[in-house]
Amino acid sequence: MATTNAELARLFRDMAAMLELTGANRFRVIAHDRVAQALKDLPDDVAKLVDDPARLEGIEGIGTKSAKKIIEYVRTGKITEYEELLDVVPEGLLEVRRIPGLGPKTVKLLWEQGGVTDLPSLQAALDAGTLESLPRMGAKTLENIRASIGFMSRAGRRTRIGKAMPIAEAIVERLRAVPGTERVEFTGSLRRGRETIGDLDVLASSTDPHGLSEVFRSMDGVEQILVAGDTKSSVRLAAGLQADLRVVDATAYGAALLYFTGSKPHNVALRERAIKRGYRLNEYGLFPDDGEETPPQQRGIAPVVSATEASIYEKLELPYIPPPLREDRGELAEPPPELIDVGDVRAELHAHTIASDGRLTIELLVAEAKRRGYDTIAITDHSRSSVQANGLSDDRLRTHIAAVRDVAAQTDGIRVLAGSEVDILTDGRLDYDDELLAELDIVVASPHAALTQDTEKATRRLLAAIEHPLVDIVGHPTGRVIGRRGGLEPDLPTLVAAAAEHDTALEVNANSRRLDLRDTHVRAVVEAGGLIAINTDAHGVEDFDQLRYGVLTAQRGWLTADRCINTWAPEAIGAWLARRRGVAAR
Ligand code: DGT
Ligand code: CA
Ligand code: CA
Ligand code: ZN
Repeated sequence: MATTNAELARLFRDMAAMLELTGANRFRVIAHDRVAQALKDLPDDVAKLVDDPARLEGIEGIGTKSAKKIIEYVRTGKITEYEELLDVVPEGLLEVRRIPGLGPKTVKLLWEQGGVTDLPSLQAALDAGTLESLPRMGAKTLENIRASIGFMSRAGRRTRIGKAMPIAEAIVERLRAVPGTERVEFTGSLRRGRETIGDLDVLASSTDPHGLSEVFRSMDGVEQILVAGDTKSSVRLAAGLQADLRVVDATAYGAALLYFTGSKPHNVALRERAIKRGYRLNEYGLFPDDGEETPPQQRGIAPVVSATEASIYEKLELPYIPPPLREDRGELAEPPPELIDVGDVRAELHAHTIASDGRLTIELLVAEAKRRGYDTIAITDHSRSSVQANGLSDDRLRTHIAAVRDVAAQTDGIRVLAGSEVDILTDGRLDYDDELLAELDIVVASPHAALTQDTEKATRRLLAAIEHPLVDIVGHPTGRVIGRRGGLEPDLPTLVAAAAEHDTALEVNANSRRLDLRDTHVRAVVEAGGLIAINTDAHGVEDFDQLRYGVLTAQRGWLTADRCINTWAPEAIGAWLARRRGVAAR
């Protein structure tokens, strides 16, 4: 299922990493990384471009040599340069290189002087204490490496929703096209919109279960078949996760959909409710409870309802409960609110341009937001302390504000705000002084460094930003990156209460690597009556597509549209910003 673009991007990224480890010329390394990025951003299937090398080379970031390698891969399934590098660099080192906080120099040192060739040999060397004698390997560094390995292996078994969703959608699309298919959708944690997915669950009904199951097991991207039946199949995908297919009778589709969507605790709560009302609920339907041990469907007893989820909820005297709420977090006790939807979002309030680490000019970013139907876009490039992201100095910010205002003046149909994503420094101070911040229309303040601070320091730091009169939104408040770093662990109730009091919005960063705030945090904000922002933190065109993951996370936090500032009209956002600054609305 992994498309050629993604496969090739990974190969180029791996080649860049291997070149770096062999001490190759820096520009060669960068060139390979740029090809990887270009391939990731490419909307068309690169395999379709290989017959036209000129078009391939016309892509920004892809030169003649890279084009040749791409063509070689599409035609032969391999790249000679990659194979040759693998003769020199142990493949397992690539995994070591992915450990957060381990730079190429350190990995090279571990390899050449520490005998490390993969994760297991690194773990063994750590356990044996043989790395302590290496230069620059202090106790603190080794401790960090140990913690990172632990973090990776704990998180590594689950897949980010942003990776799983497109794979699941491609599977569903493929199965939908098979003759005889009546219904097919993904279920499980993915349908509930969880931030990570253990395995993919797909449910279908078909007049030809055998044929459908065969197609599922022979799809592109299937690496290994684990279970092969006409009602249940299970495969391992080359993308690194497992997928299950259940084929059920159309008449019991709703009951199966409910069961396989879960969560398990939600199912348990539903079954208990059913028993109290004289029913028995299972994956085949809602049956009358006659006290018999043997399951009713095995005794030829017809269900009361089974065809749709809604009919089952109704018989249980419940409103339809949307999948993101099915976690046994009170959804049976009180009627769930009308949740925010992707279609409600009309403002992007956190986005980057080439002025810092984005890939679009101000004009292109605005045009993209407009094309997608937004009516407000805030340009929020990084501040000076984010050196690695080319953060703007005071002077550069002043010039940038003027440039944004120029574009704003020339643009119709979308309000363009001059903003900044200003670093919240370690002690809670902001990266620009108040006078400069006051020149901006909107301020997103985010933590980027020192993300291992203790709870007390982290709370004080974020509290200072929340209470600052010129901070409108606190961006990705904890700084966690899923599967890579845990981020800050502030005292959340304190922050949420302060944010509600100061009318400061807390962000759900929609990028599926972040999803920060997370679902339970959103729920706390909702309960405190605070405001949420859902921003994609776009650095390029495709990042806008991440919005759905932020919205799913917000739905899991019971968020309604009115509490999300991104659903507000430009005038309402303007009025909110003006009120916060104590000035008249623009
Ligand atoms: P995951 O895959 O770990 O991200 O989480 P889920 O929720 O997708 O769990 P999974 O794949 O084990 O099973 C899919 C759904 O099937 C689950 O949400 C509820 C249902 N299910 C599976 N096994 C059981 C079970 O033993 N009891 C009950 N009540 N439900 C189950
Ligand atoms: Ca699952
Ligand atoms: Ca499963
Ligand atoms: Zn950002």
